[in-house]
Amino acid sequence: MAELNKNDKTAFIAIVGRPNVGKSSLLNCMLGQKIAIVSNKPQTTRNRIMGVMTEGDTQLVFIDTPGMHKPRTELGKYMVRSISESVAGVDACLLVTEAGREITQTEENLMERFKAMDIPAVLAINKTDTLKEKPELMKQILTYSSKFDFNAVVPVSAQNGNGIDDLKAELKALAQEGGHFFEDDTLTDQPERVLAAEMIREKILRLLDKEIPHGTAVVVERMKTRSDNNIIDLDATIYCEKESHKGIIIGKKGAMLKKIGTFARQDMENFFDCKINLTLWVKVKEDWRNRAGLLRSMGYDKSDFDS
Ligand SMILES: Nc1nc2c(ncn2[C@@H]2O[C@H](COP(=O)(O)OP(=O)(O)OP(=O)(O)O)[C@@H](O)[C@H]2O)c(=O)[nH]1
Ligand SMILES: [Mg+2]
Repeated sequence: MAELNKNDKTAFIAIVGRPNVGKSSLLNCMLGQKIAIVSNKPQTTRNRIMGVMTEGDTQLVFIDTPGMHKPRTELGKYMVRSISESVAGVDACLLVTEAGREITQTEENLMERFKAMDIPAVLAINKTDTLKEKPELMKQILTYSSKFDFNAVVPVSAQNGNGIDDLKAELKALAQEGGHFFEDDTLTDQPERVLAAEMIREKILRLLDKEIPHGTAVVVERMKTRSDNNIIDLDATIYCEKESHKGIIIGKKGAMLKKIGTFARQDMENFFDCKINLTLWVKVKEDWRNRAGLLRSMGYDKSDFDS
């Protein structure tokens, strides 16, 4: 608990919704820093990710979650379970949806859950930059509002920043007195090793067809700052499910692995503000997404798995 200041308020907010609607993009946009990876493939986020924003008296503690989907593997079950765990115990939920899309059963189920748990919620209709017809947006607002009594409905674009200040203001209104939960300069609970591993996974998501990244996990084996403090040596292993995938990840004469490494290193150097000496390995672990022990050793270990 940070130092107590009598006007300080905090709200814990879970960001939920279907895969690929822009939950992580919105989180990054509100924080003004990229802590959650983003890609155009569904199921990019696998873990709960906490992001903290402190402005003036108010602290917003966001919990970004994996997109709600029908799980087909143990990893998928873990992801969906992490959504339920995130929703329990927060002050409010931020339901994110896409402009110009019909309401889905998944979203209706989430709203049912808000009702059952008596959790206030704000709806963010994201990607408004892609919308041509304004009346369509009005219709969408009415549809969602008829299903759940949202505290606010805010059209936004994580891409161009439209509506973000309004969204922040609505979320700040949900904060409760009783001090800040974290130090005011806290940004995330993600350890540096996890942030680095995620930066590598993001490049795999962006550079390869979806079958491969969905079966890929990244583990940072070593992350050590040299004594002169200007270089971090970082060794990471990319786990995939098949020999053929390993070949694709490495690429012709190592070209793909080099590309993944170069882009990841640039991100890391920006984020950690120093030089990174990155070494990447690729290993096959068949069916790791269904093996509880392996999932745990890869960092997906915050809850129990059905073995
Ligand atoms: N045009 C447009 N694209 C957006 C916007 N916000 C996010 N995107 C894109 O939508 C895709 C999904 O974004 P993410 O932030 O990864 O979505 P997510 O909801 O966190 O996805 P999961 O973690 O897979 O559930 C990416 O390609 C983003 O660049 C937006 O406001 N406008
Ligand atoms: Mg995400």
